[in-house]
Amino acid sequence: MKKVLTYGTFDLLHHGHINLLKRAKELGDYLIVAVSTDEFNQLKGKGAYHSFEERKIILEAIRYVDKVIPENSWEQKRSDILMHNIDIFVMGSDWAEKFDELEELCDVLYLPRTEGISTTKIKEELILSTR
Ligand code: C2G
Repeated sequence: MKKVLTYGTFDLLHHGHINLLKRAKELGDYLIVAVSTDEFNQLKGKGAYHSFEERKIILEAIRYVDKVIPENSWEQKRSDILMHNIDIFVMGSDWAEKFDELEELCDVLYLPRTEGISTTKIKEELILSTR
């Protein structure tokens, strides 16, 4: 069984996230998503609208996702890959080259981002629409 792992906040879920998760699942048989906790989001300087628990429930409902685990730190990726016997680590292309050191442990792939959509864009356009 080929196991795939990816990380993210996945706030205000949109088709860019779904495209990423769909393609990630197509790379193997089992997809684990490590979703950033609220505390880790603060470290990332990212405020999420939905709490960790809410984002976890939403991700678990996606047909491409087999398991959701918490992302508490930048450093946990190596141990996650070893603990879950990961074959492929995948991220969107905005992270290109950032995690190449993990190639010692598994395949590392960066998939093209879906253009024209982001959680930030959604927030900005919602604010403008209420003015
Ligand atoms: N993504 C995408 N296309 C978009 C928006 C996002 O392919 N239009 C991808 C990102 O590249 C990422 C995933 O969807 O691989 C989740 O995006 P975010 O929730 O923004 O995650 P991020 O803040 O990049 O957190 O340790 C890694 C971090 O936790 C990644």
